[in-house]
Amino acid sequence: MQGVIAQGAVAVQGGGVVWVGPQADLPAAFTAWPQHDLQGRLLTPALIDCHTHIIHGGHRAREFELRLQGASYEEVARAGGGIVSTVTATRAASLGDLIAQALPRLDALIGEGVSCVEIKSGYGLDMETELRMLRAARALGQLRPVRICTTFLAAHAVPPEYKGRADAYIDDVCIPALRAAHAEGLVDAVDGFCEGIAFDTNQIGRVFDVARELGLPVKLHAEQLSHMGGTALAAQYGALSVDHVEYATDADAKLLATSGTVAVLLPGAYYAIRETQMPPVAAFRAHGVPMALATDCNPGSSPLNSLLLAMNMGCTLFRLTPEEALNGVTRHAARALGLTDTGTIAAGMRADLAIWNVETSAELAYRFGFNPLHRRIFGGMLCN
Ligand code: DI6
Ligand code: FE
Repeated sequence: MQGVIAQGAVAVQGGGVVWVGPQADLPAAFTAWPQHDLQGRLLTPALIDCHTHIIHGGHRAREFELRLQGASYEEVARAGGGIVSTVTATRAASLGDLIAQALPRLDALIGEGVSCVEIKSGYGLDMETELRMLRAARALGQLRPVRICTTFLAAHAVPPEYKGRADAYIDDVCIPALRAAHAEGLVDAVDGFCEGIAFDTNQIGRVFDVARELGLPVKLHAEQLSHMGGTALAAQYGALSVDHVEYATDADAKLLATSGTVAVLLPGAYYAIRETQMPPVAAFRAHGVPMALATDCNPGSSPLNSLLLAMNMGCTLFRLTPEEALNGVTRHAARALGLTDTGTIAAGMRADLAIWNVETSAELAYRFGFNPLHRRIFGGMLCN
């Protein structure tokens, strides 16, 4: 946060911010413009959820019950549940089904002042369904006043038909699907899951090489359940972000600082799978690694549909300050998506803003289970 302006004013024109500062300093040129009095409410950049899997078929309440009985997230995955069970449900869903099932999730985020949502593929794991997920993501951006960033995540899990043949899956499905999705304009970034239950650094590196060839930025689910070296690999490719990073080290933090990569913290997953290893927040701070926060909204490890709750969890579970939490869902979240025109309130930026019924910005992270949004402004338009 660059700071709070008491009695501030923002001038908006053509969907963008043209001036911001103390109302007393408002240039004469703007004083005759129509004015909207916020009556002392807090105005922030609209929020950005930079890591979600909101497009998927079905749910995993049964897996939740199994984990309550003592099964671990990895055990469920290895027994054929986990991501693969959502793949079955997603393959069975039509484009219309995927859109219809995702809309309430998207609306819940928008209702909390979110203007931009990243959506990953990764529950298709075949050419057709990966493309269908990404088409559904693009369609959502036409159906609601919100910006959607799409991320190709076919390197998410090995599908049952390739069990034990992860390399063949990367070559036969993942890379051809990436090329096809890119040719259709469906890919804003490329992601992978670097983990013992998913792919190793060599396999992810092969996908990243194709991303680089296509001119696409990369990001990575790294060091979520163990230390696999994904963070160092991602840094080597100049990744936009590494996500989860509970098991990242001080040396990893140094690499991220050098590569300018954002660490995306996902406290919903940490909470839901009852992880006990905290991400190295102190090392990220010490080395100046920007930290973002996101919901990771997905049917398995993080059925969390509230970015405000993710902010509270970031503070309560990871000891972020409320200011870091707000930066984590605005400016650093924008950076994790490679966006330079949103996430802060400044002349030249898009007018994506949120108006809150609170007195201080710390209140946004402090309460949980309560939504203090007053109104949202998307591209200069006053909406919900
Ligand atoms: N890590 C996650 O948190 C999601 N994907 C991933 O690689 C979880 C996916 C799931 O459990 O369905
Ligand atoms: Fe995820």
